[in-house]
Formats: sequence, C-alpha cells, structure tokens
Amino acid sequence: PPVIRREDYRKPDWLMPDVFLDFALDPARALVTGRLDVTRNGAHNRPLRLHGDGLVPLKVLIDGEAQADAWRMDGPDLVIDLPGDAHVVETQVAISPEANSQLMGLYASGGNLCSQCEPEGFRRMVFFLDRPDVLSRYRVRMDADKARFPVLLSNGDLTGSGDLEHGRHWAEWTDPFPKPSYLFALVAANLSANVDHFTTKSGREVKLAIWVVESDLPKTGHAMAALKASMAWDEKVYGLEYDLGEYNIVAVHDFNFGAMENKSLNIFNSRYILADPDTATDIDYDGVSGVVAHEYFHNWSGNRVTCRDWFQLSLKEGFTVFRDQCFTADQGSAAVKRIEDVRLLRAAQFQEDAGPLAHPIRPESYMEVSNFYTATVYNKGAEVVRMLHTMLGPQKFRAGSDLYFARHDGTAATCEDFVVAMEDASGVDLSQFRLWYSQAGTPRVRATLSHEPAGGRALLTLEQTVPPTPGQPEKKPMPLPLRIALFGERSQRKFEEERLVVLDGERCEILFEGIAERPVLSINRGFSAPVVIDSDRSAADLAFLSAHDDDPFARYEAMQQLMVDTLTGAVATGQADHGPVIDAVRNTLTDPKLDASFIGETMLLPSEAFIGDQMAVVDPVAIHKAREALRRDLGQALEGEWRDAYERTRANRFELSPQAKGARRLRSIALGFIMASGASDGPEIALRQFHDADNMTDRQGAFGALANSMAPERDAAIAAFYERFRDNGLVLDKWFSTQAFSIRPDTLDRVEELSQHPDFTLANPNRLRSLVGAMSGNQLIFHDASGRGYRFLADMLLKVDGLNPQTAAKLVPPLGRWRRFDEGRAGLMKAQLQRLLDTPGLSKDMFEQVSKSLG
Ligand code: B3K
Ligand code: ZN
Repeated sequence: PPVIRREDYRKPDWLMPDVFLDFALDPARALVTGRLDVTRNGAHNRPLRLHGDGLVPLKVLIDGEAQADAWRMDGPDLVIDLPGDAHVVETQVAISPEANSQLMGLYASGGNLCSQCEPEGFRRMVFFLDRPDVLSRYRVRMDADKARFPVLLSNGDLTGSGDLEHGRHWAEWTDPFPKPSYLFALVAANLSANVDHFTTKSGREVKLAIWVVESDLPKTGHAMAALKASMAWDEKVYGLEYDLGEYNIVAVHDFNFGAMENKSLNIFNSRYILADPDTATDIDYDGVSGVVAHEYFHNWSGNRVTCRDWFQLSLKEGFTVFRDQCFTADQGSAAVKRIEDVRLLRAAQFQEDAGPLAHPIRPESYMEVSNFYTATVYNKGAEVVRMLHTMLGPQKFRAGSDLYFARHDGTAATCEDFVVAMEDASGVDLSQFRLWYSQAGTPRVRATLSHEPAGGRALLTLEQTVPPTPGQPEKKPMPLPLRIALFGERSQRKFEEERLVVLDGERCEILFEGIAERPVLSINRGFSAPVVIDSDRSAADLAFLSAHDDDPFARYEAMQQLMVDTLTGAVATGQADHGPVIDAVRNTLTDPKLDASFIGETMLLPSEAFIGDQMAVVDPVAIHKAREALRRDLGQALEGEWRDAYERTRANRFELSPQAKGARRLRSIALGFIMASGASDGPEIALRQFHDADNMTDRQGAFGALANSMAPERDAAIAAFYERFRDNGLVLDKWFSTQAFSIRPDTLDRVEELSQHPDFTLANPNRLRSLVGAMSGNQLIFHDASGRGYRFLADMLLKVDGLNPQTAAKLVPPLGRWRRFDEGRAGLMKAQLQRLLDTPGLSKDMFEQVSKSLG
C-alpha cells in the first residue's frame, strides 16, 4: 500500500461549500444521492477527484446533465473533468448497511442504522471530497420505514419531516456550521430518549437527548449528568459555550472504539453510556463520564476548530484528552485521577514508544490512518498540552487557548497553529518545545543528588537522553519541565517551595542552599513531564517519600518505585527482601489522614507488563513468581490490617460518592491480599461478597479474585455470573474478560473453549476485545513458552481481518514486542507475524501493523 507523507500535504483543488445528501434507507439496500456545489480552489486545470471506497456510480450528473465522457473511475475514486470554476455534481450509489461488517460508513447494529465516518468512512457511503480540510454546510434528507425506524437523526437542526406512502416517513436536517465529512452522522432507529435541558451562560436553551432501547432508559442518568456537568465546566474553565439547539447522543452495541464526536449527534459504544449499580462497576461509571465529556469537549477542540489533515490528529485528540482529564480531576479526586492517567500512559504509551510502532504525536507518514489513533497521539498528546499548561501557568495557557479558538474558529488547523497561538498569547518562546511534536521516544532523566553538610548545600545533577526510535536514530534534547522538591530526612519537612526546573539541555546542575540535614529528592512531582526518571534513591528514601511527601502523586510514585525496585531485584537475583515494601504498605494502609481511594491506588502492585518494561529481556514466568511472592508476603504479613480494611470499608447500601467508591476499591484490593495470603477462608469470603453484593463493583471485585483461584468456589461464581447476566452483552463482556485475565495455569484452555462459546462472536468489537484483547494483555498467559497464546491471537486476527480490519489491526501490537523476549519466545512471535504477513489478501490496516512489527 502507498505511504502518505505529512510533507506532501497540498491544499484541496476543489472546495465544496454546500452539499445536499439524500438517503433512501433500507438495511439491505440504501440509495444515497449526493449533490455537491463544487468550486475550483486556485488557478489550476486539474479535474475533480471524489473519493470512493467500494462504490459503483449509478448516476453522475454535471450541472444536471449526464455527460458520460466527462467522468471516469480511477481505482476507487470518481474523477470528473469540469470546465468552469463552479459546478453542481450529483452522484448516486447503492450501499448495503446490513452487509457492512467493518462498522465504517453506514452500518446496522441491533436492527438500527448508524454511521461512522472518522477517519475515512464517509467515502463508503457516497462519492465525496473526504478530507478534513474541506468544510461544507450540509442539508440531509432521509426516508425510511416508519415502523422499523421511527427515529431519523442527523447533524444540526430538524428542518422538515413528514409521512410518505407505503408506511415510510422522511426527515430533513440542516447543520449551519461548516464541517468536514468525518463529522457527519446519520441514525435511523427504533430508540427512546432520555430528554433533558441545559441553558448556556448566554441563555441558549439546549435540548439534550440520549437515545437507547427503551428498556435501557434507566441506565442513562449518569451519562446525562456528565453531559450537563461538561457543558458547565467548559463554560467556566475555557469560556466555551454550546452552539446549537440540540445535542443528541445515540448508543449502539457494535462500535469499533469508544465514541464519536459528530457535530450535535454523537454516536457511542453503549458501554460508555449505560450504567446502573447492578451492571456497571465504578470504573465503568468513570468511563461513561470521561467519554461523554471528551466527546462534548470536541465540539470546540475538534469541530469548531478541526484538523487540516490526519497528521494533525493530536491537535484535537491530545488537547481534548487533556481537557477531559482536567474535567474529571475537578469532579473528584485530582490525585487519584492523575495516578490513573499516568498508569495508563505507562502501560499503553511508554510501551508503544519503546517498540517498533513508535511514532511522534504528529506522525510523519502512514499507510492507514486508522492505525494512528494511538496512545501516543491521544495520551502522550495530552501530556504535551499539559506541559504547556505547566510551563505557561493557567492564565497564559488560557490566553493561548482563547487566541487559538478565536483565530481558527471555522477552519482546519495544524499543531503548529496551536503552538503559535500559545506562543503569541504568552510571549514564551516555544521553538525547542516543538520537538515534542516531532520526536518519538520516552526521554530518560538521570538524577543524582549530592549533599555537602558543612556548607549546607545540595547539588542536583540532571542528565537527559532520548532513545532512538524507528526512523529517528539521533535525538535532540527536549525541554522537560520537572517539578522538584527536597525533604529533610530527619525533620520530615520540605526545604523551600517546590521548584519548576526545565531541563532543556543534555545536562544541568541545580544548587540548593540552606540544606542542613540529609535531603531526600522528590522529582517529577505530579508527573510534570512524561519521562522515565532514573535515580539512585534507596529503599529507605522511597519509603520515606511514600509516607511524607506532600504531593500525593509523588507518594504514590515512591511506593511504586519501591515495589518495582524490589521486584526487578528479585527477578535478577532470585532473592527478595520484602521488608521495606511491607513496612511502607503498612504505613499507608493505616494512615488515618489518607482517603480509601488513594490508599487503594497506592497498594496496587505494578503490573507484570510494567515490571517487564524495566528489564532488558522480559522473563514472564520469573516476573509472575516474584510478584505473586510479594503479594503473598504482603497478604500474610499484614493479614490483620487487610481484614481490618475489609471490614472498615463494608457499606450498608450502594452510593456513588467518591468516599463510597474509594471504600469499594480498597475493599476489593484487600480481598485480593487476603486471598493471596492463602488464608483458608479467603475463597469463602470472596464468594460471600460475590453473592451479597448490591452492585457490580463488589461483585466483579470478588469475581476477579475467584477467577484466579483454584478453589471450587470459582466454578460456582462463573456459573452464577453467567446465569444472572447472560442477556446483558456489556456484562457478559466482563464474564469473558475476567476469565481471560486469570492467572490460573489452565487459562489458555479456557480461552480456547470460550472462543467456541455460543455467546462469543467476532462481529462485535467489544466481545472480541473482551476475550482476545484480554488474553493478549495477560502477560503470563499470552507469553506461554509453547507459543499457544501467540498462535491463538494470530488465528483470531486472520478471521477478524476479513470482517473488520480496523479492529483486527488494533490487536497486533502485543506480538510486536518480540525484541524484548528470549530467543525462543521471540522466534515464536515472529513466526506468527510472518504467518500473518504471508496471508494473501491481508488488509492494509493489518499489513502496516504487521510489517512494521516485524521491523
Ligand atoms: N474521534 C473519535 C475517534 C475516531 C477513531 C477512528 N478510528 C473518538 C474520539 O477520539 O473522541
Ligand atoms: Zn477524541
């Protein structure tokens, strides 16, 4: 497949200020007509090239006339010679939504019809200028069978509707805001709405509607509350108001990712809308509010100002993730939110940055843009915006964002435009900062602190390196904003105020004066820069910080580092001293000043994958053993404390307050440690929690603990869970994934068996990920030395690629980590990648991921 390069960007040859679309809808065969007002953009004589993907023109009219010699197909595209500077081009095609298994373009889900266009799905519905820098005003008419599809929605405002013959009806929607095709949406459905209202700060009345199947209406309250809170937050924090009379959200069960921010008609994966205590965990509730907020915030960062081309994707995604992170932080515990975001960054993005698929947040090239909706573009992109916020401070940052929106409203912008706006509004020179957009790889900082007691001085030396990544062997030093403080070991007090040090060269030295006692270094507080810190802090220093740092993130971080050092030491030497971790965990667990959710986060052991990331050659079995040994020792040494925490966090009834959520979190973590201790009543306590729970968080917490256990209670829980929730797809996904995440030695047998289960299907992305994605994220099981895990994944990928290449390609990266493993495993992983690559007819999505992974 051809490689598309950022440097080859050219402005569009033709523009299309107004478009009219007509959809005569039927699940088997829909007729789609597009009438496009096209205008020549600049002086040139190039033809009009309309993108298509699998379309056959039934009709092509130029200014109302069929001119057969004026147009031709060129591959998937329709090329038309146009003599003048402005013409009306009308085309018609037939498509089959119910045969669309890719879930891109117009497709059927649960008997309803819906569209997904970003990035290039629009061209699967009608010939079009399907690129984000072509903005048009849309008028959309659709008709459909009224009994089957009583609800007809598109972007903007409803400008007409009525009944037709043969039981059909029609609706017309007009969107006054020019938009690129990727933000178009259409829904024809039999759904009911939870309707509410929001009044904007300037007094605009907005009707809010969340559309779901009628029986799911009681599960939409949390999403609606999140939507209203997001609207208010964006007014308060960014001064940004909603701009239309309606905001519709439609939930569907078959969706390739989380949700889509189509102008005034968001379409969501139902897992990010539906929540009630019986079926959703607290994590699911947070997922709903985070994604609802994210899509809402796109109305400005993405829709009002969109992207010039797909290389600029992080312009909207990085910024919008940063905005949703800050929203969530403001709604609850900012410290816990930061910890969760950093955990995700390290798990997904640091791994990506260290492997064959590493790319800058603004990539230079791609074969298939769908492969670039990555943790790097999203989550590292958000960290880059966060660093601007940290370096500029909140006022200048806000001035920068005001200027950005004012300058670029109604246009398609670039990452560079964003940086220039920040620069112009703040007066801060960001020339070196731009490296964050062009260089891939996670910088490493070596921090060395020396103390001279006689002079009362401490000297901190910082050195940075940026590792090579594919296509970028040499790197320049980046500006790294590091929040730093020193604490007195004896006095337990912080010396002076925290400093913000921007390390912008390869090395710098920072002098601290008035340091009379031995200092302990607290660095990258709040995770102010997305880097890895190498410091030689002792276990004692880390334990000290975990107990005394006044930055909660830094306390968490110190505990994590202590655990990681202990575990990597155990893997390397076969010897482990668990004492310091046990003492530090006891201190935190019994600290009455800390809230339960923070304690819970801090007690979580680093994942097996993260421990592996610290090692030159990953040994999954040794890592697993070391980690389980630490879990067991922590369980046994603190058994009384865990039981105490378990009892202390018992609730009489379900509440969704931050306190209650924290208590549930800690309770299931405590249960895990009680089970790990080997206490004979562990499985029984878990099964009791499983049955007595009045909410999914407690039930799932117990189910997860039991799924790892060899006790007979495990089979009882699996059967009971299935019986209770067999009709709820989203909960059934948990049933699959919990078993696929199990550390039991028979997990691969069970996964293979589950792939034959009548409720397993490759057609639903959530279900696919709940089994196949979960298994490949289970480090011990996936990396079984026999290679069975690799083979199972490849078998599944081959089946899914023919149906849904976009979702298949997203599951490739675990195989691409072969360089980090021993020769035996690496060989087996490569063999599966090669097997995929040798398969005739592989999609370009898969080809790109697999060929790059082989390297
Ligand atoms: N913008 C969409 C993502 C589209 C992904 C296409 N492969 C959702 C979001 O980021 O909000
Ligand atoms: Zn987004």
